[in-house]
Amino acid sequence: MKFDIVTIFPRMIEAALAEGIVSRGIASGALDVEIHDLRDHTTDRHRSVDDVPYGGGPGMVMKPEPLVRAVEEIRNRRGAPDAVILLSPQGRRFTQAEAVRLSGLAHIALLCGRYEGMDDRVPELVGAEELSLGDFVVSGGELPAMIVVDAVSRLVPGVVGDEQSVAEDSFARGLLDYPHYTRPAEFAGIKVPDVLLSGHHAEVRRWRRKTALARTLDRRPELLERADLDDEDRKLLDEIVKERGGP
Ligand code: 9WO
Repeated sequence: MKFDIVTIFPRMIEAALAEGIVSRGIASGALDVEIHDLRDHTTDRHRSVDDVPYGGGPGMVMKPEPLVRAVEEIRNRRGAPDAVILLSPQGRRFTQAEAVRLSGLAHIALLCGRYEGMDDRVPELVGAEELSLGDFVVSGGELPAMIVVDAVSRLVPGVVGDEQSVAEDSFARGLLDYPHYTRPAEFAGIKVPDVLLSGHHAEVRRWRRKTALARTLDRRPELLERADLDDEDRKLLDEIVKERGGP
């Protein structure tokens, strides 16, 4: 998987890529990530990437020319990306299903906005799709871009050592995760659930599946409508409801 990331803060992205699974994916060759400093695509002496907004108002707007030139250079030198993604609060919501879709592509370019945003002609000119990580506004698109890179990279074969754990990841099935514990077996008067110490692997699997369903029911019930539940899941959900005195 090839990523190209366009930003005015390349060192911020470098730092985020220097640790963790993405850096290991780069080292193993499973990932090929190139960071592009937007200022390298300017033509004026001051390497300007922003300008005052037409119509007045606060702040500055990112100029269209450097962004369009940056994507053109990526196309010419690294090939046409399968997706050009602009991170913004007005984009389509980024979900695990989106991460799965993107992980099936070979080449993704991400454009990180700053200031008040980009000139509105850019998304159309570069064929960008807009992705949002949530209904909030941060100071730039870099951190959202790194979340997308991490979530997608985890799904690329060869990046995460234990591919099974990724596939079994509760969220991969549309559910919240089950509780995790490690030593000591009792801490601050709180004991680890006995089933996890029992050595009965089938019982442990069942307990994890049931607690993931119970947590999802309690905290994000709307996820249950979209989750790919099987008969075992439905049986466990019935059990949970009955145990709670439901119908
Ligand atoms: C901000 C914005 C707010 C309301 C409607 C549209 C918007 N677009 C942008 C935008 O692109 N902002 C740029 C990137 C510049 C300012 C900081 N940026 C940003 C991206 N803040 N928050 C995000 C973001 C990206 C993805 N998911 C959530 C927030």
